[in-house]
Amino acid sequence: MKISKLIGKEIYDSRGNFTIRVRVVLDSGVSDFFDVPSGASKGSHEAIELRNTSGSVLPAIQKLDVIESALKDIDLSSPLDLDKFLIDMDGTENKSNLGGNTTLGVSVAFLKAYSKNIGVSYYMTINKLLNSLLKSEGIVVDINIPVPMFNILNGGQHADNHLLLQEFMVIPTQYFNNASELKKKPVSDYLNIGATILHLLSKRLKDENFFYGVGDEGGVTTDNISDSITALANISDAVKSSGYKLYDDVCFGIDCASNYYYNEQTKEFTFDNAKYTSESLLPVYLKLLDDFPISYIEDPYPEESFDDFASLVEDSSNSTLIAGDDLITTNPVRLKKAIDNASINSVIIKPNQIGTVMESLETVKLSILNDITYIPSHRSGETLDSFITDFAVGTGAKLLKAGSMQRGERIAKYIRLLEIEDELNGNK
Ligand code: 2PG
Ligand code: MG
Repeated sequence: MKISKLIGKEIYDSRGNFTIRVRVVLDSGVSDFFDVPSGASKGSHEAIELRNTSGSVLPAIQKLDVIESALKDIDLSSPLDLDKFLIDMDGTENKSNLGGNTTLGVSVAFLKAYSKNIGVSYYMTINKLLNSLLKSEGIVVDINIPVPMFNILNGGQHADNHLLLQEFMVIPTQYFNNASELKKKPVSDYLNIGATILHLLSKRLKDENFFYGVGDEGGVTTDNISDSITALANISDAVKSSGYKLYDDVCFGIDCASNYYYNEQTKEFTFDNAKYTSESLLPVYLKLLDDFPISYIEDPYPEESFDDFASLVEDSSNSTLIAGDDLITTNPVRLKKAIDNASINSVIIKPNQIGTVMESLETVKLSILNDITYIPSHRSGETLDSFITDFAVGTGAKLLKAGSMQRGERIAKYIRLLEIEDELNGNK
């Protein structure tokens, strides 16, 4: 299979910022495209996005011509061949030459066109590629419908309010109750949990006459809540009024994105309106985990704090997922370091942090080999593209982080989950 054309287009993401759409045209005439997402709370080890000073992605679009000529006449038997080519051609550790937005656009668009050309769903191609990487280990991963983690209240970089903690999530407890024997539910049951609790929380805030708005990932944002305990208490009340049971049906997740409440100079954290060192913050987190049904905590410490993460893993219950996002940036080298330090038991997978599908799959592979729960994730600046859902299903992920049950670019990911479920059940 050969690529005959790469076409770039500057489009907008869900925040109204520029992003790139890459279309790949194959020599068979089949084509497909990918709209690249973009983060706000980024780790400094993420792949570099090519943009000019006014945010335009024209520099990334220009690189497509260079890649297209370099690829001329090269026969690609698998999407992995293309990704190896892109990695070599870029030649840097952070894709600063070609741009991570450029390489991911080409990588995913080709995987989609390749799948279309041979008549299989995107998630099936992902599954096949992952299993080819795992073959030497004698491991086969099955496709799986993941449990969604619904963002419900936004703070930090995703909302213009005084809540420094970035994300509060509600998660159907299927995964956490019994990880080895998943009690599956139809996707519509999961979505109903997310939508019902979101609506009840919104109503609660409106009834209290709180300022109310919608954050970047579709969660509620309010200026009247500035600490995590009040936030979690309000979410608990919304759950109680829903008829779903805390712990039994629903648990919580938080993404601290603590890079943004840590001061590198003073080495202090400003958390819930008080100042802490990394040592004094640990019991505060442990109490929060004890007082509320929190099963998941992401980036509780900044991106270089491998040892502080390890202390939290050590002191918290085994069933709590301690996840690295900015800490790992979907990079297998950083994941290896975290595994060696016992820093995490869960990792966020964002393909645009590393710049190709193949490297994202390498990080998934390393997670599987070390019993780390991997969670494919959207970005706060999203598009209507739902490839991340196919990626999650194809990698057999147990959880998927794709935002709230409002805002079209978030809902697109969940609708794709319904479509895949139908396809797997043999329904049209
Ligand atoms: C995160 C993400 C997605 P962003 O921190 O996990 O929720 O946000 O895309 O801004 O990095
Ligand atoms: Mg995060």
